[in-house]
Amino acid sequence: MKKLIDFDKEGFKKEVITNVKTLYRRPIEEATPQQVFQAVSYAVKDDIIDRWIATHKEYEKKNVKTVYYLSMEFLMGRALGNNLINLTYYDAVKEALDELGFDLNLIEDQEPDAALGNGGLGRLAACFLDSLATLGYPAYGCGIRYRYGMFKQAIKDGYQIELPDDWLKDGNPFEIKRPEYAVEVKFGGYVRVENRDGRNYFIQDGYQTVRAVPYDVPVVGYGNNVVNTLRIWDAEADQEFCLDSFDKGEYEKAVEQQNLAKTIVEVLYPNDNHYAGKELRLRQQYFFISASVQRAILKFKEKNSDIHNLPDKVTFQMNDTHPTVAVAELMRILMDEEGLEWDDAWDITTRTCAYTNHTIMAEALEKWPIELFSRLLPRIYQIVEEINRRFVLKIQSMYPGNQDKVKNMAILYDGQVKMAHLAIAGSYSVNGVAALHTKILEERELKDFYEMRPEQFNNKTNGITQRRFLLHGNPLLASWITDKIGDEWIVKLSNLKKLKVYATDEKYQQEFMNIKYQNKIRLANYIKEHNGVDVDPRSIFDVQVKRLHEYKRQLLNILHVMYQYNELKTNPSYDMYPTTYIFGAKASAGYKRAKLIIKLINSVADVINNDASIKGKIKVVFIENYRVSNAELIFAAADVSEQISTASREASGTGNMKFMLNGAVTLGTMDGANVEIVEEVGEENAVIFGLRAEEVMKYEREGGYNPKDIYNNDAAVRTVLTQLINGMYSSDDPDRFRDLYDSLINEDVYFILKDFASYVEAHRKIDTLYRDEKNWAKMVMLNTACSGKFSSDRTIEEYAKEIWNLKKVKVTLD
Ligand code: 26Q
Repeated sequence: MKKLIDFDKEGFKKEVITNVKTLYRRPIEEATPQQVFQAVSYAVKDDIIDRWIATHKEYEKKNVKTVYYLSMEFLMGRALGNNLINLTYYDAVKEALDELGFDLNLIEDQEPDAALGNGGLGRLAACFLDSLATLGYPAYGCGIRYRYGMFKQAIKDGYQIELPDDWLKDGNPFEIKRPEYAVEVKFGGYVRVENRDGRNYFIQDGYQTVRAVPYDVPVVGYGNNVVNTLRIWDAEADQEFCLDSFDKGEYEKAVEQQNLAKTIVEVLYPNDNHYAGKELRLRQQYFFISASVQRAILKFKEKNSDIHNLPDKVTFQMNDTHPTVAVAELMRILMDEEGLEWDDAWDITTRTCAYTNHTIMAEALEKWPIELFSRLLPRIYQIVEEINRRFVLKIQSMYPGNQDKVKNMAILYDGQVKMAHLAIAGSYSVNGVAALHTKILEERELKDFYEMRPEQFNNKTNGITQRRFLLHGNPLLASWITDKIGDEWIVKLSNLKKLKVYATDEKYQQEFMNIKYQNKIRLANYIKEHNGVDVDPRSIFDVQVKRLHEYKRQLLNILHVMYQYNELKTNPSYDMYPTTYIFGAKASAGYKRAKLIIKLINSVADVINNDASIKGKIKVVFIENYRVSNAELIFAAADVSEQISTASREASGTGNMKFMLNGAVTLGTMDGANVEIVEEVGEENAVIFGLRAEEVMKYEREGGYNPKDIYNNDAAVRTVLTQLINGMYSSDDPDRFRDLYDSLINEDVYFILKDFASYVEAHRKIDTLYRDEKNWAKMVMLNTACSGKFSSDRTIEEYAKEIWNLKKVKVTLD
């Protein structure tokens, strides 16, 4: 790897030794790995700080336009390795630590993942920050500093157990607390109108306040001296108020205030693609949005005198509807604090806010009861009412007498605040996250909005950062690629297409497959260590890792494993290539059926892995506590990437891209970004099965299909389903999996049985393809070679040009 930033190895070693001494009063020889991790991180932070300062000096000097990426989730993973990669001296530090007698890999393992997110949406935000910094775009990520992140998953007797993620217990060496930027956030109370000089002023009274205190985390760009900021907000009790209450002897009131603050940032809601109308969740949303928007306006005003120019200097990009109160909060500030009239404020707001939609799943749509919303945010609610009133008038003037349009598009309806409608009404841009997804939004889910304002809609197909998911996660492949085509791919992933010529060359095929094999050994060791299961690195590694959700159809996958096992046991002529089925998934704590599917996977694993008669042809492994850090190992080692959601349901998927980049073949439905993956790599280099989105949606319009037809006509399906309830995988409780059985037979909302035969066929195809070693090598190499489009650098360039209108900044150190 080219060293873009100078590194003083001896100086660095000295600093690590000094840090261990001053932090822990220990000589380096006696330091624990955790202490070395801290000492190294502080040394790295030292280098980051100068660049961080220089970056912000440059932004201020140029008075640049900035994007504020507002997100309830940032699934950052570990920072140390990534920072070293982007500072371009990972290898040098590895060497330095070697000389001090430490293994960088083991030191990295000391760091807990920053798991401030659930899955795709949160990880996308993290990849976007990496790309923004690498491309030199001025940006802040704004979020919440959850005290507890995504729960840790343990598997006990095959069941998921949730353990608290105490990620801050050893301290976070990279963050910096910025009390000087604290702001107040108000909850509850009532609104009073005051007329001064003929103008009405709205004043919130009787409220509770919480102090929002930001912590800044550096986001290092690759080799360019740019360091952007992830600003995560912590909540503290309002000091003055507390002291006052203590003085007055209102001890309980003061403590209550402390608790109110603490509770807000206590924990990340572990729901993925599922709305739960909890008051605390709305508190979290308003808390970080009010703080972020207030701060952004204050910063804007330091350099700009006319608030009307806000849209030229600021965009608030809303990551799904979770930050949508930003629309009303900005209106509040512009009117109540800046003194603008409605029309003026609305014009500014709707040229500053933009919205990304990540789902069409009905159960994920945020709809807050008006009663709750207005009680918690009285002034914000008033503003939403007025936004709604005017929006409904607009609908009526465009479609006179059409009550359906009002019903479908109003922001307030049926006693609820519909956040998606507020987001669309308040934004200048609405984007989907893959071509198919955007098409479905335009033609179906958001059709009425699209017809009203088609120019507002656009697509931004998701992407991932190759710095983390190839350069850091798969060092062998990364250096092989650099060897062949140079290292520019690190910042320009489309260069990978130069690898195409190697895909048909036997020598290079062998090199590539040998790297895959090494990575499979690395994962096999991890599995041995964590699961106690032996897996054969020569078997096909068939992997499905993602959040557990019915629409993602892990159930289809495990039913197929059960089917294959039956074939092996009963059909003497059944021939299959040895396959290791690898799963990893967290289920939301309250999602019963998802948790039952985890139990099923583990139960099937237990039976099959312990059946010597099948000679290890099938192994099933459930990787505990799937998260960003072990994901990096998993992607690098996969042969087959399972992307099998019911067509039309997965907005994009991003795991699919990480597998492709690392040279795996997609076994998937025509859903989300799979469609574009196939477009890039060619149909012959992926295995596609199942109903198409159009077909699924047609069935749904016509009230579903009848799964009993399949049950009655397909003996193999019948056998597998019967095994769910005959105790084969639950001898201690034969009824354990009856819920899964019933759901499949009676409704099969996700078309699992409908797609089953086609899925079996797809697996047969994988089996055949894998046996043809040369062709398989060619396929996987073409997957890597054609994955250039899926860099988040490409995605961010599109956002920057087509939505944000940002200019790149260069940073030099003096
Ligand atoms: C909402 C209300 C209350 C509590 C939780 C939530 C909530 C939390 C997380 C709702 C949705 C999410 C996460 C959604 C998500 O991850 N969506 C995924 O976004 C990816 C990035 O665009 C896509 O690739 C995936 O297809 C999409 O499922």
